[in-house]
Amino acid sequence: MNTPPSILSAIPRRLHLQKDHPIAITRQIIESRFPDFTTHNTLFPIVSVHQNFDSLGFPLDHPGRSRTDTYYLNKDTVLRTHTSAHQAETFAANQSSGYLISADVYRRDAIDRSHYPVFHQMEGAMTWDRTALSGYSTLAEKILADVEKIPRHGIKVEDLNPTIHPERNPLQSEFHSPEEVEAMATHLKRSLEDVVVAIFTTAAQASGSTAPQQPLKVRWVEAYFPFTSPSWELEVYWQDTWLEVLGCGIVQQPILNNAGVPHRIGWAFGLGLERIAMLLYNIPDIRLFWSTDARFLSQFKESSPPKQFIPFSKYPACFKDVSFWLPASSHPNPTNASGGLSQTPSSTPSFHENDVMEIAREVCGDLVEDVRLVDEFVHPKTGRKSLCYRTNYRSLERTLTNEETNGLHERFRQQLVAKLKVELR
Ligand code: FA5
Ligand code: MG
Repeated sequence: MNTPPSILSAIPRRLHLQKDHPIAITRQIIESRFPDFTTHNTLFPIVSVHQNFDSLGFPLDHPGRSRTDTYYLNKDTVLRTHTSAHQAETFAANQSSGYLISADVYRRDAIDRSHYPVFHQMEGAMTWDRTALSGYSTLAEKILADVEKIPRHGIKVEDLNPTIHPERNPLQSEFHSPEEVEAMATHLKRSLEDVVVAIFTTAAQASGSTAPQQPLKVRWVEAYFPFTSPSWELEVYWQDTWLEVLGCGIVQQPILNNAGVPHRIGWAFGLGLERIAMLLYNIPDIRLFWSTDARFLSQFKESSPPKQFIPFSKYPACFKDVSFWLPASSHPNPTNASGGLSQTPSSTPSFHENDVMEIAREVCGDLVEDVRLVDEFVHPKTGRKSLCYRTNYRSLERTLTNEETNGLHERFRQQLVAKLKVELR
């Protein structure tokens, strides 16, 4: 068990179901782009290790399984780290050719304005039945006919890599022809581009300005997931950087075979609802979604078209550093391993930055905006390693007093010593 009370207390919140909450409204806008899909929005977040990892073909040494990345309730039970945990059972239920699952997911991860240990994902999948060609001579032809039903958009999308790459993005040649994969990839990409374009069109209307918007920039990049091949991520240019909004790919056929639907082939995606909502409303900090402040919540209404979020005044930042020596025995790996679930396997170090992040969250709750490594140093004689983390204390709702930030920082320092056995400098 490595799940702290603050995380457990988020379970009943279910922001994706809360009326007039921006996460719920974002979900509804995306759902409206997939009118024929079955939706599942109340699946329980406590799942087995089998559901979250084994059923999806995660290797045993995948870093996503480690206690530094995942909240365990006991050795066989976790808080789901992604909505893909429900893929196998949803394919097995075989209710329709397409489904959407929206849910809260939980991860030990970095602290900054676009990462939070509890967030919301939407999973989507679509499959085609090989035994029902409905008049087409091949399945690839039928899929391409379905592509024509997706609304067209005029956005230029960067997509430089070939669909199939022998090492990085292999075809599942035992199960799929290259034509089928090309057709499914086109259908998948066009469907998701349609979502992003719909969100941005709504966002442009929401801003209400007649000045020309910054043109939408979107690109596809190659990715790796144990449960899809080929795989991609979609990135959107936002606030001067590329923001990853979703991962997707062609479903590993053994997942469908094991689910009792070997005659079906298809695609799946998983997107971050907070990331999309931040684009839609121009919300600057992911912590805001958890706010119960009326100045936040009253700005969103299901029944009227979205309006841009108007920040209530920005309260001052307060930066404080903590420097410490790692225990002599530990093998540090201070770089955050959170590449999400697309990581390739590596060994688990005994010191992990996510532990620092979690202590900051436990002590400060949402009063911490950002924690980052600013210095590291190895003592030339003793070989001991020292790290320095800079914490930005800032409330989204009020100005913090000096006593308050000093008190938070002191408790953060003490907990680092108590929990990680580090020596403060
Ligand atoms: C996944 O979770 C895969 N299950 C997605 C997938 C589904 C791939 C089906 C293929 C088929 P990833 O770890 O990259 O992948 O997370 C997906 C999205 O969740 C990211 O693109 C991002 O938008 C969002 N996300 C990830 N971590 C966080 C976080 N800490 N806070 C907020 N959003 C996050
Ligand atoms: Mg990712």
